[in-house]
Amino acid sequence: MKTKAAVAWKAGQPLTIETVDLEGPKFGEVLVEIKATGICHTDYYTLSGADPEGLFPAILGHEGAGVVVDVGPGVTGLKKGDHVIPLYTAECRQCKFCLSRKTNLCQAVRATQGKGLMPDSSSRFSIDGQPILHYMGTSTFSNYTVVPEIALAKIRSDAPFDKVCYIGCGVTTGLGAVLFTAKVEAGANVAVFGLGGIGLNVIQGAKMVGADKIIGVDINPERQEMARKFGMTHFINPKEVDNVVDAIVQITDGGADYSFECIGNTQVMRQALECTHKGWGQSIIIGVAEAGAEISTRPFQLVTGREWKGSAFGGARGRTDVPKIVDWYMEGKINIDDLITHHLKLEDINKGFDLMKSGESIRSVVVY
Ligand code: NAD
Ligand code: DAO
Ligand code: ZN
Repeated sequence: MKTKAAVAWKAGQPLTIETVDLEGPKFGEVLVEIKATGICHTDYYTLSGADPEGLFPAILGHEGAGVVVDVGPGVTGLKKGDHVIPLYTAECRQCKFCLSRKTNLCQAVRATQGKGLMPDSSSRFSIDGQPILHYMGTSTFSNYTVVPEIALAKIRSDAPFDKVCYIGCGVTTGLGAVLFTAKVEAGANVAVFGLGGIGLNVIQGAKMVGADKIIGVDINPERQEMARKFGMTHFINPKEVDNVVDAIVQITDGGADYSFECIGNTQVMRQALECTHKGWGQSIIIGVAEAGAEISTRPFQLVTGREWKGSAFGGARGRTDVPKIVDWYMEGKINIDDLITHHLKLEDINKGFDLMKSGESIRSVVVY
């Protein structure tokens, strides 16, 4: 079949809208009509050329929601008409990683996904016979895409696509880092560095579990109003204080119980660790730093009880946890609507990257 898609031909170049050939689903795969997709910082990171694993030409996009149109042989858990969210972190429930119960980093399709291919090592997308690569196993910047069954969360059919697509990355990454990775408890003091599409969801998660002080740190003062709406109790603009770490230690009487780095800046990662409480502070790295970057601190920070952790997709097991998060949204337990600041047509997708870079948008969503 043919599908309309935004194609990334080369790093650093705008996406172009193309009519792409799409092969039907093979064994264990599902054809999905994408109804809406968010534009995440990570799509920009890959498009910019900063991602060493970025491959071209490719169809980017990993924050979508849509409807099953067809299933390949061997698919047993999904059928035509089911509503789904594609998962860049699959959940096979059979690999060593899934069975460990210690991580959400399922490895079942990791090797081929990292090469921009489906599990049989080929691409379903092409233009005039030239293969176009998949991206993160999802390629939601295409109106139709093929995804392995184990990388699709089945969701309720009354959830609006243009809102719940954000659960495919940003919402789950932020909420999950609080709930699944850090397991923040009621009454804890939390510091959140970076109040963008991820950090605001960390704030919403911290409020949800009953955190006491929720301190937001951002160089963009315009993020303050939205962050307060989501539960932030204190705001620090690093440009307005002598020392961010000292400021947080003062507000929290010794340091935050948990901190979250939601920027991808290694200097800030150090601050995020060092502002946590001696003896038990945990700092969770969510931001993706530039290729080759390294983090550092004095080892005594760890000797004296602070812990550094990372979180991918919020530690969520996609097929299990994503449908629950959709329910939370539908039950009014979490706010997604206010974070979606712009709706765009696929033809205007490059504007979504501009809005992100200028700091004007929290999330732009493309509606097909
Ligand atoms: P964003 O651009 O929407 O937000 C980043 C925020 O950080 C902005 O508000 C910006 O003003 C602020 N900021 C920038 N430099 C700062 C500094 N030095 N001090 C304080 N604030 C600063 O980005 P986002 O979509 O929220 O993504 C954040 C990071 O998370 C990115 O690196 C992204 O690639 C990563 N990410 C990680 C995962 C994961 O699973 N670990 C998932 C999605 C995104
Ligand atoms: O299993 O080796 C692996 C990698 C899994 C991918 C996790 C990606 C998390 C961070 C990237 C941001 C995604 C939007
Ligand atoms: Zn697995």
